[in-house]
Amino acid sequence: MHNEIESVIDTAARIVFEARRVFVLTGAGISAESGVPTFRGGGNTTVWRGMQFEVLSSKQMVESNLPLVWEWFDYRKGVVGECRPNAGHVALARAQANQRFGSFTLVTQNIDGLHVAAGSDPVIELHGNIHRARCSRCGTLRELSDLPHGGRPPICPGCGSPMRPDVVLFGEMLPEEAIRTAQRDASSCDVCLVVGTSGLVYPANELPRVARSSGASVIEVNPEETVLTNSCDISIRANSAEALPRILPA
Ligand code: BV8
Repeated sequence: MHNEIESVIDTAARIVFEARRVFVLTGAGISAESGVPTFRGGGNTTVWRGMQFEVLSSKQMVESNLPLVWEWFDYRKGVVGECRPNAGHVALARAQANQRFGSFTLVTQNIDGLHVAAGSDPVIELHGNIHRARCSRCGTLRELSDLPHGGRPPICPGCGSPMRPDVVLFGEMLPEEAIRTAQRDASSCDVCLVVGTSGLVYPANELPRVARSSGASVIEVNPEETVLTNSCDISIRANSAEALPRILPA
């Protein structure tokens, strides 16, 4: 890592070390080094069977073709299934367990479950989780591993209706509790880390702006510039698996 990035990382580490209330927003980029393809950096999940992922992962598609949505998420689960948390996920889990912080809120846009697998607890999953199914009729949630294998769509053990992936699709509202907690903690943090997100998806992309307008220092970790870069106090051009272990106290 060349000198300029080194010194920016050291500055970021000092800001985090002094912070009492830490807020972290992660996106697909934090899982890139685990082998999970990002959405806008190319990769084999941006188009599938000739359809864009925003079309496949949409409210319209789950209403019109639930079997196809299950095929799409089973495919994605196959890609994610072999992936393990990387050093970036682990650094966040360790920092969250560190008693030095008054509060440490981890919010993710990802549905891959890798933050939980790394030991982070709690994790606010704004867009749901690819390993869970939800009943559209009665709201029952179940881990896919607790449902009869292979049945698609899975049948709700509560009311017998077909279940859908427990994932927030484009055009759907985010879980009320999740977004409200995220907005509350973003508005009261001292430092906001924005890791591995292009900042293109609403309303998650509002959270760094909420933090900044509440006086927090906003630190971005991304090998590329994003639409959020100009509103960050520090933007570190680095991969999260390299930078996060240096920025966060073990
Ligand atoms: C809603 C689950 C309200 C599904 C996802 C027009 C303009 C503005 C907004 C809209 C619009 N039209 C519609 C909207 C709203 C829409 C939206 O924002 N669309 C965007 C695309 C324009 N949002 C919604 O629909 C949301 N709901 O608004 O409800 C409402 C109001 C009334 C009535 C009804 C509803 C719901 C959004 C949730 C969608 N679900 N995921 C699935 O996964 O299939 S979002 C999906 O994108 C993923 O969760 C993903 O995480 C997320 C965001 O993408 P990123 O995480 O940022 O990933 P990306 O690939 O873009 O970027 C990766 C970054 O990592 C890059 O910057 C790269 O440089 C960096 N990187 C790469 N390697 C590394 C790295 N960084 C660090 N280290 C590395 N090694």
